[in-house]
Amino acid sequence: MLFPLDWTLSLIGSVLRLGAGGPGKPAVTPEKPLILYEFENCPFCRIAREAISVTGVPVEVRPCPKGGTRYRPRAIELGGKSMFPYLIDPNTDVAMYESADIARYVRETYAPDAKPFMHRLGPLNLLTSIALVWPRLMRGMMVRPSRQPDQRLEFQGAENSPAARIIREALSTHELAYLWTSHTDGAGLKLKDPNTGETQTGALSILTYLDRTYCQPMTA
Ligand SMILES: N[C@@H](CCC(=O)N[C@@H](CS)C(=O)NCC(=O)O)C(=O)O
Repeated sequence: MLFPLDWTLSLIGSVLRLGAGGPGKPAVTPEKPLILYEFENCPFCRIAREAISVTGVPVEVRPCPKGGTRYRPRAIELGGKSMFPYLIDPNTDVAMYESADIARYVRETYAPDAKPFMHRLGPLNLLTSIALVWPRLMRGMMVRPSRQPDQRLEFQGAENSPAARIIREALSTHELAYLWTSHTDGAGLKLKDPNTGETQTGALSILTYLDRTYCQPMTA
């Protein structure tokens, strides 16, 4: 899809969510990044990610799209059932399912004042998160082949950024794990790849880099 159209559809999503999931900085910085098993366009995972985004805690995202074989089986083994999102906090030895519990946990543990307005709206919160699956055409939900990097990538960009959403969909569908921080320190979207030493900034450069480095010729 043409990027401007894609971006516009993603922007509609961010508006629908009333901008939930902006960048934040944690009041308490965790020693180790949290670990989140999830996939893009799962409405429950979105709620968990929005909460994480506003707290600003670093999280290692391990994408588990449907049909995925890289992280999904391990998530099911660890938690005991096939349900996403699933959060592990190695700092406190806490592990949990349930998007609402995850949102509450990260807020109470790392940034007590951070709560997106949308998350205060009861059933509307989940309903609009479900509604957003359609303008995004369910992208990020189903696995597509890719080369597996030896080391996880690093990505900076808030949950509510329309362009960051498109990048996360690519990372999710291709099962590319990444250390995610929502705040960009004003530098815009950034992808660092410790495997190649490359840093890419800006949505189109990042998407092109991911495609060329990890997705071709498998998606050709
Ligand atoms: N009550 C849970 C519901 C989570 C849920 O149903 N997630 C779906 C994905 S949107 C799921 O895990 N489906 C099973 C699967 O993908 O294997 C929550 O709020 O986190």
